[in-house]
Amino acid sequence: MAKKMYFQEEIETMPVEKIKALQEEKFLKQVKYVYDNNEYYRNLMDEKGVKPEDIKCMEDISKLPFLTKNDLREAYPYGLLCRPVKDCVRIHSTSGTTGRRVVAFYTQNDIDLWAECCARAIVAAGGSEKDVVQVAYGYGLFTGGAGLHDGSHKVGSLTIPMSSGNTERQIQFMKDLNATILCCTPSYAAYIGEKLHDMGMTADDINLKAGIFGAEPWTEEMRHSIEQSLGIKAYDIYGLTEISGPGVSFECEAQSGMHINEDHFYAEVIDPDTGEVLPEGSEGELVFTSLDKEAFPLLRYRTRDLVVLKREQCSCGRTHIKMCKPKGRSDDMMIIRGVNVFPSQIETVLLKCGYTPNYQIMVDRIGNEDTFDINVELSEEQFKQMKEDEDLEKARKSLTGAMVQMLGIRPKMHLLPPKSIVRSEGKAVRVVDKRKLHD
Ligand code: DLL
Repeated sequence: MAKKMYFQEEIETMPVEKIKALQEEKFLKQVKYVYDNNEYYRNLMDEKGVKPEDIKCMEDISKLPFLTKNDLREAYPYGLLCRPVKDCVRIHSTSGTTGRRVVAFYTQNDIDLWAECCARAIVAAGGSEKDVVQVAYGYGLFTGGAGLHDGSHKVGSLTIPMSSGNTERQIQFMKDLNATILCCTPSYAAYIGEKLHDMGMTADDINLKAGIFGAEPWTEEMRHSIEQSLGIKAYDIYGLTEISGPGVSFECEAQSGMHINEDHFYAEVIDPDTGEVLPEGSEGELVFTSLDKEAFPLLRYRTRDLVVLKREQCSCGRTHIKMCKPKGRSDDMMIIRGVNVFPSQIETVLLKCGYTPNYQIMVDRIGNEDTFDINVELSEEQFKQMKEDEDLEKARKSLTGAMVQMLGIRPKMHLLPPKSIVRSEGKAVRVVDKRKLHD
């Protein structure tokens, strides 16, 4: 059997008891550090009547208040900073479509640890200094580009800092420079695969072996579709700006959940309605506590991502706990005609039924009733095959039936000609919920 590869073997394969002890030691220090260095936290903890001295072990974490995105917005821009600005070397920011942006600050040490997390992900996807890593996540305020870029440097791979967009040039570089690992959002990877075929090439014309895809929810069906079109193994990577960026957790060869970098982040799953901590194996909202951040440490930050945590012996030899693919944010969940609907359920049905991953969900309210429409693009072949109106109608009916089975409610399906839905170069916009505009 080939030797297993890790970026930091000792940490990544550390016995669980040792990881837990390490987490506890760092946690106690981090609590005292934020209390001593940040007024906003001090007030929050004082309001709850907890002092750092009350926190004596990891279990005492339940005494601490939760932190939400609202706290981050309220404290914008410097309110949660635990170091003077002069000690910080960079910021990143969330896209902030609603309300104020969230700005996260980093010291050089924070950047180094974050880069190590991304390096672990690249090595877990089979990367080494012999690889050529094409980073097609956006560069700039978004953490995707910078995170994987720094991680690739740490590994010593040749890094192509493409950023997102200009897809033909993307493919040209990939081919000419023999890129072996592609990093971008899964929706952009799907588009690159489509464009490759449009340019008259197949996976055999490029040298990619792996992809590291994240920043948005994607289904197993989407994974298979990308793996086929690009001829690669596709690995998931998760993270969020508030906690650092990509690399909070990452997938290994087992491709069955993402190992959380437990030496830096402590994960809990809570009931999103009551805040009660749930036992391992239950689905709930993921909550993170950073264990060794300097500039922008967060204690018990509610991510709004719905996941299940499981600690199991993994074939890769890593011991860190795994999280399943997030089902989506709790606020991505739509309630349509009283039924909970996740975009990922719709994606699963579409790909299972042989449709493209190019779709858009539109919800509106007319009078008191929710309207629910799904636009799906046909592939060139499907479009050619379904020339007759009758064929189209038959396909539409059968797809509607499959949706009803999955969702429990009936959407109005629209099958559109190829290339009629705008492609995404970053995070795909899958849902247009006009009800929010009327509220
Ligand atoms: O998306 C960081 C990132 C960049 C992760 C590149 C992976 C790769 P934000 O823009 O702050 O940061 O968005 C964070 O995106 O709370 C999840 O809801 C979602 N998300 C991130 N990764 C995944 C994933 C980056 N692998 C928010 N699967 C998170 C599902 C994901 N959702």
